[in-house]
Amino acid sequence: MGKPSKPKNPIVTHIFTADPSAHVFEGKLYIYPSHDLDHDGPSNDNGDQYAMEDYHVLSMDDVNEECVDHGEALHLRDIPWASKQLWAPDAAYRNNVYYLYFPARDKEGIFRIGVATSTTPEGPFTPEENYIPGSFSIDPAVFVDEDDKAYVYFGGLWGGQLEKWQEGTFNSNAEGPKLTEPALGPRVAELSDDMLTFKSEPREISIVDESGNPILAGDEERRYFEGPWIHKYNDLYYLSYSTGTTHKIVYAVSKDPLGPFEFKGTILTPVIGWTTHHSIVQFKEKWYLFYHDCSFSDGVDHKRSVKYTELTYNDDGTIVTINPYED
Ligand code: FUB
Repeated sequence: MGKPSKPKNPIVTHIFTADPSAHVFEGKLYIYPSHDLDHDGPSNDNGDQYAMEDYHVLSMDDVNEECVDHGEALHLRDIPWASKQLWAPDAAYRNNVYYLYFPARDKEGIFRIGVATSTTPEGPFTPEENYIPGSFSIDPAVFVDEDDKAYVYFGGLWGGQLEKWQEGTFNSNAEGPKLTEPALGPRVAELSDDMLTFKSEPREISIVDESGNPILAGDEERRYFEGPWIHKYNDLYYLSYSTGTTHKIVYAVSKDPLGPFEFKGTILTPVIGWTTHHSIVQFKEKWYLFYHDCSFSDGVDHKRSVKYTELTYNDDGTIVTINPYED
């Protein structure tokens, strides 16, 4: 297998975009990113600097073609339950409806996951009155399997509040596990047929090493931090995610969408900026990695830009590691 092709420049430069979820709808590439804004307040581990207020949907007829901004698809002011911080979204298509899933803080400052619907992939999207009952934390990623079952994966540490939900209810004082204990995993829930609620309580995904032992909380090169994504390749489920403090996109593989997932390696080495967030999509026989970095804002962490590059597999199904700044 050859090396992946060179990374592209930001797909748009008239706005800052981050957290891209890419999908093929109606034969085109649609990208559902966060819309990064200027921010005067503090930057901290709580993520207060990520104070996004709306979503724009982007599309490309083909790779290397112009990226179209379809304008505002959903605004904070129109979401009855949300108070601030529209973070990383995802989209899905089922029942002839397009669904936009998004995290935001509710009126009590607790991150929840909402859903909005549209008849077209570019929106505008109409939000449900309330967040998805039983939802919490951030970074929803929706996967519709070949048997038509739909799952939402989600969760993020620190500002994403996943540590606060270890007992099943929100505990503002809760901290993460000890470094020698199993790391927290992302959560997964099957979605109801109308895609608007969870069919069952979210469960934790286990990520293990090659011997079947859980990845530990102190193993920051491999442990789950935020930004889950699921794709299927050769009948295996690939769970990829950000390691947060070590700034990598890594992946683990399973025969079952509910896991356990066995850790495999690194997809993307650290980008310019603290956060790293991605999606993986197949388009016209090739696979692509969509991601963001802060090169266009000269390293301002909360002003990110979406890019993409080709992603390739080795014959054994492992993914060729991408260094986005190497030819
Ligand atoms: O964009 C805000 C947050 O930063 C996302 O939800 C995380 O995945 C990280 O990219």
